[in-house]
Amino acid sequence: MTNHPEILAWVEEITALCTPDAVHWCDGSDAEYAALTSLLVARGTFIPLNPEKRPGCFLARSAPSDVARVEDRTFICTKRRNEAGPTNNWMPPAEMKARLRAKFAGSMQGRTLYVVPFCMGPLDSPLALVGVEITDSPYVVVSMRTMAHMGARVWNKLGTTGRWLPCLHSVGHPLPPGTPDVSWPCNEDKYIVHFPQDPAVWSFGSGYGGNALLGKKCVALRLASWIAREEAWLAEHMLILGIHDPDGNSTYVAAAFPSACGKTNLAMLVPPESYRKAGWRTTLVGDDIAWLRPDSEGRLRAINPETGFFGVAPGTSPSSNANAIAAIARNTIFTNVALTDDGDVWWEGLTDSPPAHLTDWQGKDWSPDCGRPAAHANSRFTAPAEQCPSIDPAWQNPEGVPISAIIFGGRRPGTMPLVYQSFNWAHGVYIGSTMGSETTAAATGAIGQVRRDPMAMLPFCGYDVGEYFSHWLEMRRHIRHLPRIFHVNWFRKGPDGKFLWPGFSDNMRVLEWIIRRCRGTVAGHETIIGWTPHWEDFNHEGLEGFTRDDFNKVMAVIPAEWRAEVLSQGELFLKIYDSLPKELVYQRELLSARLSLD
Ligand code: OXD
Ligand code: MN
Repeated sequence: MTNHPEILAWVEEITALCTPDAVHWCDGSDAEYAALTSLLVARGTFIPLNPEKRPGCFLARSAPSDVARVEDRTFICTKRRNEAGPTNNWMPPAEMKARLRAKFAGSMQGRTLYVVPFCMGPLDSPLALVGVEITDSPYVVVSMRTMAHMGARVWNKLGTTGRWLPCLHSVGHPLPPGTPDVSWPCNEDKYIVHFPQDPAVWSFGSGYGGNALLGKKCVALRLASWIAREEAWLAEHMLILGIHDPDGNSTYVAAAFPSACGKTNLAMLVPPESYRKAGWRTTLVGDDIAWLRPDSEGRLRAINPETGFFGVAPGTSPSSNANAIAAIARNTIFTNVALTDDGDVWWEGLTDSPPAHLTDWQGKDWSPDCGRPAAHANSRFTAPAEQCPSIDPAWQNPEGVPISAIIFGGRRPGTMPLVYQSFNWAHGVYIGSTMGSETTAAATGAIGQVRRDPMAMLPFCGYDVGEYFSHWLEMRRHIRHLPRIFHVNWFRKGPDGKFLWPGFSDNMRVLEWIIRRCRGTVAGHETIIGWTPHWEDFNHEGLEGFTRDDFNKVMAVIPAEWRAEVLSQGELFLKIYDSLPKELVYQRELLSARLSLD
């Protein structure tokens, strides 16, 4: 419990509004976790998994209508519409609060209100931010304990005057007397609302992931990006990876990718055998979010504000991500995956061939020929980061780790070479601002359409995206040792539709070139789009059958493709024109000029 007067007053106010049956102040203890998981089992929300196969693990099945983040129900409520910008949903704060107060009124009837103190970032870090989440979902409480520092230690850190962010959450499913509960309560009407000028989060109607675990996307990205602009740092949708060479040099990189581009796999990369034999290692600091701040010497340092993974299960396997498989062996909450007959979990891609019988994510009988996926495509594991075998010993360092390179990437079947380096910081910001992933014919019916996702922050930027680009450009003045900026693309395809690059472990080869560029130990080849590697400098030892010709194909810069690329970027720039920094317009002009001379 706390003596912080503002928090006591807020909990009293919300209790009066939401009318729960009881209030529970969370202490984050093992006993509390055990009691809440037992309660979730008793209610049918959790199925305990076989303790011999998955000790300390549970399976939850959500309502079919509550399976993912709801971007169309996510709002940034600033005083003026232009502060939220053209890429965010907006409503005036007073109007939204009035609407939500009516929703929250009585919403916790028949339930317990949990007060969850959490700290994003190491408890003793100057970069850490404290929040207090009020929720009526015990599933959220136990998940928050994995995803953030949670409990009594956070009250101690706050004292009676510390800064904190109020985060209000209800599944929006009150239980009038005599009403039976359901195993996954939620409400059809969902609101994920941010008031960055308070700052506060109000989330109603969903119990799933980023909608409900408010420390993650809501605080650590949307509110934090607003705070970061005011305080001259960056809150980014980036993994943080350490690369350690055989000579004992350690280099850290931060990398932003839109969803479904293998971010968790890269964060947990296992180097190819030839590298491991030579003494190379990689370590993980974070798999989803990075807070980057210049230190007193002007070096950019990064912390991972989270303490757990909320990773997508399908596609995760011993060959695609052995470290993730080890991390989820115990103490993990699985949501919407399939259940095996012997009490273990399964999802598409976990094994080469599926088991003969499963219970699918909705609790129905499943067999390989039934025509339905067994696990939901967005099914997840929630696991403690410290269980990952490649966790970096410095991952909880309060000062963070020094960042030498920033990497942007997307899923681009064409145009984008395997890797290129920007000419300078402003050019790198332009590359990040225009990044995107190409849609597939299956999803949209249109091949080759690029969905722009600037810095992978489109759904997560808590203010006007043009102002966000200006902030990135201005950060150059605060950083003396500027990280080098790169763009990578693991997904380029040849005319036969086959990938030109093997990806996964072999991405280490690209990372080696990147860190050697940062150290100034390798030359680059100047092209119209930036610096690219020479074949002679690209480590292809042990990469059977990958020839110089293959390298040229995956690295090719094809002017006709780039002309189409520059034209297609115009659509994004037009949409955000009002606040688009002129430097980015000029960068696009410069690229056009280089293209016309080619
Ligand atoms: C995401 C996630 O949606 O990390 O980006 O869950
Ligand atoms: Mn993410």
